[in-house]
Amino acid sequence: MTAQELNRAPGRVRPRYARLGLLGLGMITAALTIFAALVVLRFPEEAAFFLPMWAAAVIATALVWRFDTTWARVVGAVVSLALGVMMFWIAFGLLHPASFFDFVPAVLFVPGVVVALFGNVAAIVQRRRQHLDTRPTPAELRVEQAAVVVVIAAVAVSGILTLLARESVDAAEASGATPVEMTDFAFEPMTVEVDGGGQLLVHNADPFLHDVAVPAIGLEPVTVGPGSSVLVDVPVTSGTYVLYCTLHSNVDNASPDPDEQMVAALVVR
Ligand SMILES: [Cu+2]
Repeated sequence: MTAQELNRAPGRVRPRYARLGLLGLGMITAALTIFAALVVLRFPEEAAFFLPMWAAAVIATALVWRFDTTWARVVGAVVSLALGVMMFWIAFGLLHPASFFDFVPAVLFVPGVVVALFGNVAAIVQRRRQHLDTRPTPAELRVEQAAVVVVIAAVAVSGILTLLARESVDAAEASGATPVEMTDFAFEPMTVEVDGGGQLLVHNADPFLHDVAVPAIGLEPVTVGPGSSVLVDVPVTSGTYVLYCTLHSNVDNASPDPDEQMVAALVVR
């Protein structure tokens, strides 16, 4: 039997590097499937950006799964690298385990890109050197299984933390506060008017973490988890200021544009 026939033989484990290449692509596809589902359900205006990325991941995974050939692995490696570069920002979700839809794609995507690149490239190199990509040892399979268990545990813990971290404000506390909604990565209204010494009732309607900050008047970022509401005290400093989410804006570098950045005007009376 040739190496290819051996690797394809029914009931056998795929060889080590080919297997890692496929596992990594599967993790990338799982991460992007979460985004694809959110896009379809909540953010259809983002479909033109996300759905082609998701389709590329699905197609590359299917090719590497089906074809035990160098060209399929080249496609797998190139698609992994391209997605890793274009969607590097997903990695920031690792900082927010208490926000399920920020953290879970990241915990799948980041190791997925590393493992997919390594596995596919190593499988190509082995084939070119006429080496046989041998099946993993039982010890390697145990390490792989342990890694999969760690990722599944991280997903479960993130789900629990997200539910526990949900904050709400009861109606009596919120009376008199000015409501501000964070939805579709924007503030609503775009101009928030409040009395100095008053409060903002900030609600995050998105499935992702946001925060709210007005550094000009000493309001440091206040985190607002997915589905959460928080009260923010406004100091007595009348004027008009930029209120923004530090996670989805960079107001220091350019004049803040509400179409590009998650900003609003705060008018303190
Ligand atoms: Cu935000």
